[in-house]
Amino acid sequence: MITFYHSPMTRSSRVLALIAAMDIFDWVDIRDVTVARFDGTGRRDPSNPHPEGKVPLLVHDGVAIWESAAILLYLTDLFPESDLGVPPGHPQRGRYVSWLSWYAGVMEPALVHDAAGLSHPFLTATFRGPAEIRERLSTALAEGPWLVGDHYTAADLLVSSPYLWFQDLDPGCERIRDWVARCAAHPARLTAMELDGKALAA
Ligand SMILES: N[C@@H](CCC(=O)N[C@@H](CS)C(=O)NCC(=O)O)C(=O)O
Repeated sequence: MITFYHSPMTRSSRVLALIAAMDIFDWVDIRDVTVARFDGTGRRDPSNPHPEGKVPLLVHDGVAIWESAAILLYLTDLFPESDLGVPPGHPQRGRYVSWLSWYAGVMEPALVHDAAGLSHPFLTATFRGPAEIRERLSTALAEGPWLVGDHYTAADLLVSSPYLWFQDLDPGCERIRDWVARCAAHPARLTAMELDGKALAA
C-alpha cells in the first residue's frame, strides 16, 4: 500500500507529475492535505504524518519516505518498468542518483539563497551560485538532450522544476532554455497541472 500526501501547486506537484508519467495512479492512494504556505495561507494538516508538516510525503507499507529527491528515486526504483529512472547495475545509475542528489544538496539551496538575497563565503564555498548551476547544466546538456541517457527521467523532472515554477528564473542559454521547454511540454506535467488546478478550484 502506497500513500502519497500531496498539496496542489507545491513541491509535491513534482511527485504527482512522476506518478502521472509512470502511470501508477492505480497503485498510489493520493491524499490531498493543506500546508502552511509561504504567502501566509494554509495551515499544517493534522492528517499529514510528515514530521515537519510538509509535502511531499510517501508512506509505503507503514514506512515514511520524505524529501522530493528520495521519493522520486524510491518510486522509480519500485517501478523500474516505467523507465523513468535508472536501475542499480545500469552504467548510468551513478549519473542518475548524482543529479537527484545534486538538485537537493546543491541546486535548490543555492537558488533559495540567491532568491533570498543571501551572500556569504560559506554559502558560496559550499553551494556555489546560479552562474555555476547554469554552467553545470549547459555542459551536461551539450552531451545530449536529457540529463541521463537518451530519454526523459525523473532527474530531468526534478532539476528542471525551479525553471518551471519561477518563470522569471533565467536558464541563461538556449541549450538550457530548450531543455526546460522539452520538460515543460511533457504530457505528465500537463496532467499534474490539470489535476492540481481542479483540486484548487474545488
Ligand atoms: N526539501 C523538501 C521541501 C519540502 C517543502 O518545503 N514543502 C513545502 C511545500 S512547497 C511545505 O510543505 N511547506 C510547509 C511548511 O513549511 O510547513 C522536499 O523537497 O521535499
